[in-house]
Amino acid sequence: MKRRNFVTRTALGSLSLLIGAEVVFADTMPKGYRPLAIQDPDPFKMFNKDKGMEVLNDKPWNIEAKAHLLDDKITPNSSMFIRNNGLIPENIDASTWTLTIDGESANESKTYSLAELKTKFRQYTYQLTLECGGNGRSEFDPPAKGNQWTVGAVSCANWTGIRLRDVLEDVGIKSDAVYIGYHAADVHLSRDPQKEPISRGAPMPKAMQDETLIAFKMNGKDIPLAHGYPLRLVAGGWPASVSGKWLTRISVRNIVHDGTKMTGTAYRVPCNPVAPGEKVKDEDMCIIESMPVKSLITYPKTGATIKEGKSLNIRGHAWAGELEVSKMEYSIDFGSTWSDCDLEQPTNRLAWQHFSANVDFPKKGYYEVWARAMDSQGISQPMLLPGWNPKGYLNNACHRIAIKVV
Ligand SMILES: Nc1nc2c(c(=O)[nH]1)N[C@H]1C(S)=C(S)[C@@H](COP(=O)(O)O)O[C@H]1N2
Ligand SMILES: [Mo]
Repeated sequence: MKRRNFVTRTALGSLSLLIGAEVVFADTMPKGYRPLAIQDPDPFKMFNKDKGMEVLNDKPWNIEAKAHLLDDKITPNSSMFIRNNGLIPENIDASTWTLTIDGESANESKTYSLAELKTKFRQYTYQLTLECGGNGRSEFDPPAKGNQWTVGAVSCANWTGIRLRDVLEDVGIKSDAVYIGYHAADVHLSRDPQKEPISRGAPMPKAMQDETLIAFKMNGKDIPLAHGYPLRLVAGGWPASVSGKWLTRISVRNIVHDGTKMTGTAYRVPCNPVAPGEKVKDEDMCIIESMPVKSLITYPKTGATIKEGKSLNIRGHAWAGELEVSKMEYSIDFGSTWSDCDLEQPTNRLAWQHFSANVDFPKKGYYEVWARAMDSQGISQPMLLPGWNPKGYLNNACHRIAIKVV
């Protein structure tokens, strides 16, 4: 918007300055015309996203899905949420891209080309659930600052790459290693090259898991630019902020990684529950690790209408961080009674699980279908809101859809 006003206030002569080249036929350009080169980009075209996605922010780009757009068992790029903390790197050349492993607890600093990573190490494919720690933030009260995600900041695509563990073992890790921290090629909003938009990581046991990948493919193709082309870390089941996009370096640390958004209150919740709105000291905030149990009804779309006497087939996905989902239920009476859904096994650890159920309604009228998952340790989703926290993380309340029987 700002840009548009700026252009109309700009004399034709300085257009070339904005475009970066002389507008040769500037004098024949229709009055008030906005050259294509400086039109606001269409994010749906630019990122190949479904038009039903919601743009929450354009600087940086943050775009979320709607529940019904996540109906596929394997999330396609077209409905995968985008969460950026900075600016997407420009002019990426995969042929010269490298990954460096370094840090106090690495035996040496070693740099690999992309081609080397692909040929030297065995490749694996896993379907992995990536949910933003702030998914569901919009429901908290008092509200938390940040992108107001509703339910659509979650995905479960197939990722192909090499095991982080294999690369770390190739470099050699000292016995005092406690954490890995990633560094990436995206640009801080200030464009200050000294600042990183985000540099998070994970403790060694998570880094060494079979499913923790340095990935170069998503759903069998090059990773889309917005999702980390040409190389990204993927650590399913943990806040997706651990899965660094546009990966250039991994440091093996002898302390808990202290990069941007690892410290202070970022991606942390109170170690002990607090009252809504309560101030929490930094030292009383704990780093989020495995994500809590959660589920999403992806069919039908909320607001659907069905004919009296017909049963409704609902379906969706459920996930539980490092754990499996052991039980899936639905309710049509605001949580008073619950019935079982059919629940499938995950394709692999850390992939979401599909559920379905045939729902019958007693008579005409307005209903809500609520869905509730339970993890393998017997913990269920809260019906409405879980514990309030200052930054609005980990809202794993039951998903609810409205249904009219006519
Ligand atoms: N380099 C880099 N990696 C990043 C981010 C980022 O801004 N820069 N955002 C993180 C956050 S907070 C999330 S939730 C996920 C989102 O992944 P997606 O955009 O591929 O869905 O990427 C993570 N990895
Ligand atoms: Mo995130």
